[in-house]
Amino acid sequence: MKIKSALFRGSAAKSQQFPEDGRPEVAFVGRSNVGKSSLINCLVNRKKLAKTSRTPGKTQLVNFFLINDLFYLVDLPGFGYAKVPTSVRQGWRALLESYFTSGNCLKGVAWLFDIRRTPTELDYQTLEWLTGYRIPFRLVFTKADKFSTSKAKTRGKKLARDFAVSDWQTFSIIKHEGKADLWRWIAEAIGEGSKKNNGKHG
Ligand SMILES: Nc1nc2c(ncn2[C@@H]2O[C@H](COP(=O)(O)OP(=O)(O)OP(=O)(O)O)[C@@H](O)[C@H]2O)c(=O)[nH]1
Ligand SMILES: [Mg+2]
Repeated sequence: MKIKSALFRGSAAKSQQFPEDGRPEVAFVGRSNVGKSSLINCLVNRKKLAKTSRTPGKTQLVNFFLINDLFYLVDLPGFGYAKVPTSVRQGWRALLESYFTSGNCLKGVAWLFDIRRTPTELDYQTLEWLTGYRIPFRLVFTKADKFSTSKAKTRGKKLARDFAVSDWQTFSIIKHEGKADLWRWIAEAIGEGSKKNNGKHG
């Protein structure tokens, strides 16, 4: 996908603040610190469009980025960070749920999972949740650069098998690995997949 423009279009703390212009949306979900904001920046070739941090819990609102005036990439707040107070955690969950049920133009979800981690109960809940909403999703194993390319593929394959998910890929913001693949999937999800792609990827 050739990026002509990538604009921050606002943060939402409640469903009334979600965009209502009918443009398709692709959202990024996953645990805190998994690399959602970094991945969005990598996809659009911008270092600081989405705010990133070494400290989990950086993204606490639903952030909308308008790409090519055509569709939104949506940075969702991370979950599963033990150190946040229960009330805040419940607030995040409620916000995520309102996003998934708001009847917006959500066309696909990239579910990010840190390739170094072992799945926990919370991750299986996420899977159930995604399946329950019946939104097309792709499992993306982030931080693939932490392993050799072949080790990352083997780990990805095993984790995908554990989750019983067939649509998956690896990604690394350091190696820019997985970008073309993910863009293809996004283009397909928003209905731009069949158009001729004559721009360079990313
Ligand atoms: N080595 C490596 N580090 C990464 C990669 N992607 C993200 N990181 C690092 O992981 C940390 C967290 O990244 P973020 O993009 O802020 O994570 P997030 O999922 O948006 O986190 P929250 O907003 O807290 O939910 C940062 O220090 C990033 O530099 C990757 O592909 N490889
Ligand atoms: Mg973030």
